[in-house]
Amino acid sequence: MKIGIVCYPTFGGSGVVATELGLALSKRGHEIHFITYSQPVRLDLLGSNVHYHEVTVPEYPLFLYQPYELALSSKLVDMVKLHGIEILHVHYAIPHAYAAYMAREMLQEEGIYVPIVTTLHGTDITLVGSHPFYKPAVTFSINKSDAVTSVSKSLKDDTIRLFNIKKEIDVVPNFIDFSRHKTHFEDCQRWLLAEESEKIITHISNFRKVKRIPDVIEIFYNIQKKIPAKLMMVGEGPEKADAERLCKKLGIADKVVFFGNSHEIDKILCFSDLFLLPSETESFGLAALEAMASGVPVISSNTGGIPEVNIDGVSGYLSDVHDIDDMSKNAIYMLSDDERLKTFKSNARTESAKFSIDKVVPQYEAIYQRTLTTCDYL
Ligand code: GMT
Repeated sequence: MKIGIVCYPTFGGSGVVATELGLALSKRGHEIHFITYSQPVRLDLLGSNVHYHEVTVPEYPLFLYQPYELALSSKLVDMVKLHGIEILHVHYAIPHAYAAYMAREMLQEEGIYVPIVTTLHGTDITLVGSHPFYKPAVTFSINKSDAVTSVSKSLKDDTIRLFNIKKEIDVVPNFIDFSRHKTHFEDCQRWLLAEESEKIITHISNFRKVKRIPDVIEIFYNIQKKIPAKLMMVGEGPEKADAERLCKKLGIADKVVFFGNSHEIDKILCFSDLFLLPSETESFGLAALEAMASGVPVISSNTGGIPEVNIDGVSGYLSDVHDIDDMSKNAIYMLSDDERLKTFKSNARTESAKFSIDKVVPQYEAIYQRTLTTCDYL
């Protein structure tokens, strides 16, 4: 199949999922066309089956806001016609599902029908999409998609609760491509960051309010009072500066490393002992799954889709959102006994295998096939 993939090309989870999916589909013989405003961060492999088309928005002084959706929908029309793309798979509803709908309408005028598969990722539904500013357009474009998928059962339930949805939603979970996710390094250079006796705790996110960054710092503050440890904070975002200030205030700045965005997530995870994800809400928690795949157990909040990934008492522990004491207690319990920690690490790896990409890609292929054979136009 010739598949057009639209996503946010940045470090966010939805862009990572879209990119890894596109690469896996290309390995299975499909022709993949990424259509985004810059090359996706994990797209390191441009081969004969993988193409990247940049969406540019010409600046015009009359516009206070440059019309990205318009540029994207025109680009989609052009690329579908030029490359014979058969399906558009858009990740994150805003504004991608809306732009794809416009493109499909324009193409239909010319006798071309391209079905749209929309994958809902989380904040496009729970935070941004349900805002009254966007809700009518998001509802409309979800209902007009030929197929809709969500990355967890929890996100499907949220979508049905928050929107008037008339389409069936297929749950297709996020995944790990174990062939690309490195778990073994000859020398992961742990010694550069911590003493042999110190445990390494890691948090990876886009440092937005929803991630509850101050909780990460406070949990670590409690841990290091009992167990020698270092905290690795990976990512960039609006909460980062305050987080650095909080570390100074608590007198732990020398125990916390702020990395910024990194292309070496696998390497950082390879020397981590514990992953913290105390988010307010999380439709899935791809960062937690990536940690588990590297054998890193997870201390997380019990919210959204996280309990579908992190199994309480097995791959880590779940606590109520903002229950810093419970999260700290569980972390200290795991870290204080090496044998126990080893068991949690091994469990985390085993649980992550349930989300192997090999189980997930065929689900998307079946959905593509279904939209091609059942779309209204045929
Ligand atoms: O984590 C973020 O805020 C980024 C966001 C995105 O769309 O890139 O992540 C969402 O999609 C990920 C991939 O499906 C999920 O793993 C994250 O849980 C979800 N984030 C939230 O729901 C807050």
